Amino acid sequence: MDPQPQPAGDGLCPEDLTGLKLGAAKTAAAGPKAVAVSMAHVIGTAGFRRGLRALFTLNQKEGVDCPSCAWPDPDAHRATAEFCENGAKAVAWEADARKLTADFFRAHSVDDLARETDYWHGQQGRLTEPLVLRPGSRHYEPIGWDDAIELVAGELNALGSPDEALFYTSGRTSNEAAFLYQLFARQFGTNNLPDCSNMCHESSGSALGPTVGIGKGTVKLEDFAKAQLILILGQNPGTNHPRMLTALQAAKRAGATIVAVNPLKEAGLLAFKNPQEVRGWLGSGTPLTDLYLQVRIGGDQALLKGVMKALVARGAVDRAFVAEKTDGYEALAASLETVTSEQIVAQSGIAREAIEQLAELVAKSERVIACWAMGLTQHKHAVATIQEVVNLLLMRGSIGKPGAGLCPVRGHSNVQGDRTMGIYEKPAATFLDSLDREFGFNAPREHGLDTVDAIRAMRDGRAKVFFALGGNFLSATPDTAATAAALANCRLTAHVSIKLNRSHLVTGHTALILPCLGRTERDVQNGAEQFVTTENSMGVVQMSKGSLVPASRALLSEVAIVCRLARATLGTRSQVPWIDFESNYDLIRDRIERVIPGFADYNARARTPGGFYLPNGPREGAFPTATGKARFTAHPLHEVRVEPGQLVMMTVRTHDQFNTTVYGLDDRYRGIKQERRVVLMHAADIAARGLKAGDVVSLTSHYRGETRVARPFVVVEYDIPAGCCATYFPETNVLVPLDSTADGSNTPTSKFVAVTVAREGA
Ligand SMILES: Nc1nc2c(c(=O)[nH]1)N[C@H]1C(S)=C(S)[C@@H](COP(=O)(O)OP(=O)(O)OC[C@H]3O[C@@H](n4cnc5c(=O)[nH]c(N)nc54)[C@H](O)[C@@H]3O)O[C@H]1N2
Ligand SMILES: Nc1nc2c(c(=O)[nH]1)N[C@H]1C(S)=C(S)[C@@H](COP(=O)(O)OP(=O)(O)OC[C@H]3O[C@@H](n4cnc5c(=O)[nH]c(N)nc54)[C@H](O)[C@@H]3O)O[C@H]1N2
Ligand SMILES: [Mo]
Repeated sequence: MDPQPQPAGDGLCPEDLTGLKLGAAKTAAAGPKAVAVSMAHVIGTAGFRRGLRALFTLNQKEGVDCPSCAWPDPDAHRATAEFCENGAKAVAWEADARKLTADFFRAHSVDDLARETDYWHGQQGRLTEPLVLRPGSRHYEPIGWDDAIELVAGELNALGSPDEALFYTSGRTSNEAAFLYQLFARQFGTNNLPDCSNMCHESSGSALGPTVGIGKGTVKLEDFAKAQLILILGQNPGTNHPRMLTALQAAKRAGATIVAVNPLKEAGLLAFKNPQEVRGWLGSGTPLTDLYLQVRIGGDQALLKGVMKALVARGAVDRAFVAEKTDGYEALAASLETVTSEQIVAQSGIAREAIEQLAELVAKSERVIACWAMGLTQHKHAVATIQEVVNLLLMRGSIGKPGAGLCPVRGHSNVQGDRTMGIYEKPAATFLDSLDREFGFNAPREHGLDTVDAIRAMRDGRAKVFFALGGNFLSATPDTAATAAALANCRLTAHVSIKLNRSHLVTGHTALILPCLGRTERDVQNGAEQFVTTENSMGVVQMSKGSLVPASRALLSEVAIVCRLARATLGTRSQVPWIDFESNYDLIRDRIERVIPGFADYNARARTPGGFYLPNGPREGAFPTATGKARFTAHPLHEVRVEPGQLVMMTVRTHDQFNTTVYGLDDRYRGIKQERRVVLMHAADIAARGLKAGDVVSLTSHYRGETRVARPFVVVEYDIPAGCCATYFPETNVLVPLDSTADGSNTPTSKFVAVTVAREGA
């Protein structure tokens, strides 16, 4: 029987306003308030003992790798409290003492649940047993593990082709689970391994691979204290990587200059009150940024070109480095000549003097670090813009020596490790050859589908089974209505999760929720305690070992779920010892070591406190590109503009969320409380539309003649460049067009959406 499409629109975010309270935007991050908020979350949700136990093993050697962001831990000394406010929220959310039982799902239909907010979903507690939503039913009901696994295996084996299956991964998955998951997908016969990275730092990987030879950053944490200049572009570390502020503080004290490039004056970039220090509890904190450039959204490429032109004009190019280590400089220099300063100022929104000031700082620094995150990656011209960052650093010889280099600041705690393990729809032939040799099969060579293409495939009926190892696909992806319709078109949607989320509520013909252990929980297999490993943003692989009693006896580890699914699906088609892998994770690591370079002596080195660094050529000044040299790239200045009357909208995170997980309704540093449905606008743009702050408006996005509408939103007057506005993710994902993606990486342009704003009812 063919799937009956579910009513798609029903699963979208509720559209109720919750009562905005406005305060002043903060001018410093952390301090005592951050500590108080951490404790309130931990004790309130997880309970006193469970909460504190989880918290104090965070990021300790032999403890739990924090499930929040991918910022690294210090190699040497670690503070007793090596965590931040938002790490504490992540742990409290996971260590939640409340539980979801079969009664809960008997009482609430999926339609009832879809009417609740993401915040409410997260407050209902941990999933405790596998659940199934059978065709025609609107209530999830319990199902045994064996039956659940058989159900997925049966649907997979009934497909006309392995390429009709999609295996999604979110970046919290451990190295061990990720390695087995991609092995399973490839033995099953597909490279359809879309992941959250496709929506995140894909543009960084696409930009760095061809230019420096590795799709990762080139700095270590210790480089921060050695840098003379640190550029932070399109990143809000005070909220999303709070422990980075400690590194910035150390850099500052060692004499570094910090430059922020961001349309918003983010508190965490202005000053830091270190809660680990007595002086952090008093006074106004350590000022961080010396030069703050409030660039227009999408104006970074122009700004970077402006700085490079000024460097050339000053003769500040490191000629010796360029000659010895790079190629392509002449083409870049020629391309810079085609751009005028008028274009640069108009497009970046930054005055000429400020660009000169930045160029002056770059010219006098020999050791420059450039950090960036979603403000650069989620744009149509993201890959080109990131390659301009590479150009700038290469001009100054600032890659491959201490205190200098590229620092794409990764998001999810193991998103980088998952990619290292082979979670990639476009795997390298060398990786597949190695996998084939080790496991005696022929992995498919044809590239698979990334996240955006996976949505298209489900929409068009080319993919029929959607399996997710973590994440919240419906809410995280662009074009929510299109994604909802796509998921509803599937025969089966199955999610390995720890809590209820919206992706469980807009489903295929049949749906499964497979509850797994969280990272903070003890993982015992065959009577022996196991640990997993993760790789942070700077290429350090380390162990993570939970110590809490699991939320339910029925939870399986992600590794166990993958092993059982592989056995049930592949049967005698697979010679892989899945049973052994499930019972002893050391055996998985032995195989990873044989397949992936850099993991020699994996089991021993994973057990050394602090873990080990993966090899990184560019960090040592060796560039493993086609020519063996780092490569300059020459891009035209891409025009970024919208039609008259439209604003450029970026979708950002509040201080109270982890992606689609909403911990609370406040965005404390920006002074916005109790309301997520806001649109931050410049005073002139508010006035030009005959609006005033507090008005309730609808937002319409415009893309190639298509429109998408979201409502209601409250207008907030904010310090943001004219012509730009900001809203929160995921409420406005419904406005991001599926087809609007970055050239070269296919990442949705979540930071560049053309919108019009109109008073509700007008
Ligand atoms: N607490 C917490 N931690 C997290 C996350 C979370 O949601 N909560 N998410 C994790 C994940 S997966 C990721 S990827 C990271 C995300 O970390 P960030 O990238 O810091 O997150 P965003 O909120 O998307 O913020 C992007 C920043 O870019 C700026 N920006 C937007 N457009 C532009 C532009 O065109 N140019 C410039 N120069 N700046 C721009 C915005 O003003 C904002 O300050 O954080 C990770 N850590
Ligand atoms: N408009 C807009 N859209 C965006 C972005 C944006 O800036 N703007 N950012 C994009 C980015 S950078 C990213 S990374 C993606 C994120 O996309 P995803 O990674 O898909 O989304 P998350 O919200 O991080 O996933 C949260 C879910 O993961 C599950 N989970 C938590 N811990 C575990 C665990 O240990 N194991 C398992 N199996 N599940 C667990 C929980 O059930 C939770 O509901 O969103 C992207 N979408
Ligand atoms: Mo991300």
